[in-house]
Amino acid sequence: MLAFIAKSMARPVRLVKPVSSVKLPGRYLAHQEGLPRLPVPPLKQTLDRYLVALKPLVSHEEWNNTNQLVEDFQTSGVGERLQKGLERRARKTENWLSEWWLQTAYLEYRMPVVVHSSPGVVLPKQDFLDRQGQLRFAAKLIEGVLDFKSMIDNETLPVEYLGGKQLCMNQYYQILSSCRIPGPKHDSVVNYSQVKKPPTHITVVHNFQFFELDVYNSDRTPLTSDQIFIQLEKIWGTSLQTNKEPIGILTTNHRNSWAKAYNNLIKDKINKESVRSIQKSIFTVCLDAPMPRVSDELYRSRVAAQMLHGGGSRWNSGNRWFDKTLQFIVAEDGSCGLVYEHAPAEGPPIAALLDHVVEFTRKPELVRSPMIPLPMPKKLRFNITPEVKNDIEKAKQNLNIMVHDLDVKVFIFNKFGKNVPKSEKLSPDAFIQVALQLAYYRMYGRPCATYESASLRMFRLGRTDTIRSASVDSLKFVQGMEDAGVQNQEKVDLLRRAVQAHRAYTDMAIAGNAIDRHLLGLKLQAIEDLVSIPEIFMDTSYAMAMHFNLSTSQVPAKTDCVMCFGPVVPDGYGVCYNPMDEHINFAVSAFNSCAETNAARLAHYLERALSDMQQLMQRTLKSKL
Ligand code: COA
Ligand code: HC5
Repeated sequence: MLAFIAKSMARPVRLVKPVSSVKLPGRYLAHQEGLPRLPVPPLKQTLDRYLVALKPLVSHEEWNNTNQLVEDFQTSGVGERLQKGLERRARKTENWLSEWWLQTAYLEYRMPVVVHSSPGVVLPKQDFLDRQGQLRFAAKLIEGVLDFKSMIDNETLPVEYLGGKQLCMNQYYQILSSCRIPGPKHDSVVNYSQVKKPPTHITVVHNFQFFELDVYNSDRTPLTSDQIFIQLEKIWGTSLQTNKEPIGILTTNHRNSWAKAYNNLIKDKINKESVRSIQKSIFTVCLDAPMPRVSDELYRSRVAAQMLHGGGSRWNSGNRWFDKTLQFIVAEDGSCGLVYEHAPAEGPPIAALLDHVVEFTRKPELVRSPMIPLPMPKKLRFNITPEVKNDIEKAKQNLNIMVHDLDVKVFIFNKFGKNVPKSEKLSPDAFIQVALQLAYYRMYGRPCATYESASLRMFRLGRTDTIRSASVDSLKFVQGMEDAGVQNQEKVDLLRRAVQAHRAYTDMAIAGNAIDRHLLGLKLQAIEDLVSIPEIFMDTSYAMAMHFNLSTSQVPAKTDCVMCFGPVVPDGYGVCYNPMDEHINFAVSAFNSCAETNAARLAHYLERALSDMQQLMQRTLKSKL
């Protein structure tokens, strides 16, 4: 926690302020202080590994050229100077990377947060079919989130582990009572969870209308789900009109356009107060209209898209405030899930919160609460001037283009889960990543730069680094697999070697020794020192290495849910998976505007690759017996 908690407790904490630590009592502070600091890897190690990582991605000629640039970078002293700058930064800050990462990966990124940055989660479909059921479930879910919040506030959340090491818990303090705010050059994030009088309300949206719902009694106890249900009914009853301006659509726009529209919007005092209420609220609950009916086969993919963007301006996209860190979505037909703004936290803390909430919603109601009359939830009013109306119309148009452009395919791989790779003494995550390499190679006849998120939470304020899944070993395997002249036993050996190489890269990454963030740091150090950008960063090899046609991530959860996000390049795929013991939930995304990509096709190749790899191992085992 704690690094972002400012000394003045009266103001919301802006994440854009330089990271500084303050003295706060509690076991988390002791825990956090016990965590190691993110190291700056040795320069030569990163440069050598960079050259190895380029091998499967660029031609011999390009590689030789880059090799020369890397040598110049080292021998000229430029690299050493930047490295010294990074080491100085590492001594002066709690984490040399986290503030830079927050800025460059999120707050300075100008594309809409919708599809391009905010991930979605689909929860198991609930069995209600009407408004009563919807509101009952939403009330229980809210109670569950408040229960989780009390564990954060009381510091009773169990510390998490990865590879036997304790993890940084800071992100749990960033996900509630926080919100992104658009700015003309870069955005910011405000966090109200540590102010003197933290917020006691949530935001509820229904039919594009926003409400402030107080979820605590005057004695600071949270409302029970019975009480919340009654409040939700009141909200429902006062927002039946469907002809309202979808003000929330503004948050779906390109960040520069949204920043301009935002300044317009908050010129009006009432609008400003309403926006402030949303920003301060603990989280948002979106009571959505039912999803359009589709076949069971299509349903899963449609809901995933719905979680990512809301379905367009005619459906539920106006029923959101996409800058809000956490938005739970409960639709009338039983579809539910969440969308979250990525700047403050990674997926795993969100998954932990969801696991808690889903389990909570399954518990039977034990206590009947006394029905003390509660005040009417406050409707948040907006004055729609012609200028604001114009901004909404423009945002609608852009959003609808984005909605049509997103291609999502969700599939459940049912033949096996983590069990099969484990029984072969292989890392399940590495096995899945190697299967992805095989799928892509079969589709395109070449490998591509592939990103997998690796957690850096073993370090204080750690976020992520990149596992580069396209490796020399993965290429040897996929080429061998496609070569009829290669014997099965040799294919199995190549497969095992590729999986082990991936697991070795993972271990290196989570220990802070991967190359991507270090290279980024060297580049940003050059910018900060006002020296010219070194040639290694202007090189085509670098551009190729950073063009991630496959952007992937594993987010494990106990709940049988599907997680998804958009591609990071126009001709790429986003692949998110949740491996369970006996099956794997996948969501593949792509853009329809790109003729070369197709989410369902990659999904199909991925299913085949996973099955083929299993069969190969089984067959070879049998022939050995
Ligand atoms: N033989 C048998 N079992 C093995 C094995 C082997 N060779 N290698 C691993 N396993 C087991 C593990 O012990 C583990 O067991 P569990 O299910 O009982 O926990 C399980 O297989 C999974 O391990 P593995 O598949 O290797 O992956 P991981 O859990 O170590 O995860 C990463 C790998 C990269 C996903 C993880 O290190 C990470 O960084 N996670 C965070 C990613 C993230 O932040 N994503 C979201 C970004 S917003
Ligand atoms: C609920 C699933 C969230 C997964 C989000 C995720 O993996 O984000 C990655 C974060 C990072 O720093 O690697 C980015 N990515 C979506 C582009 C892979």
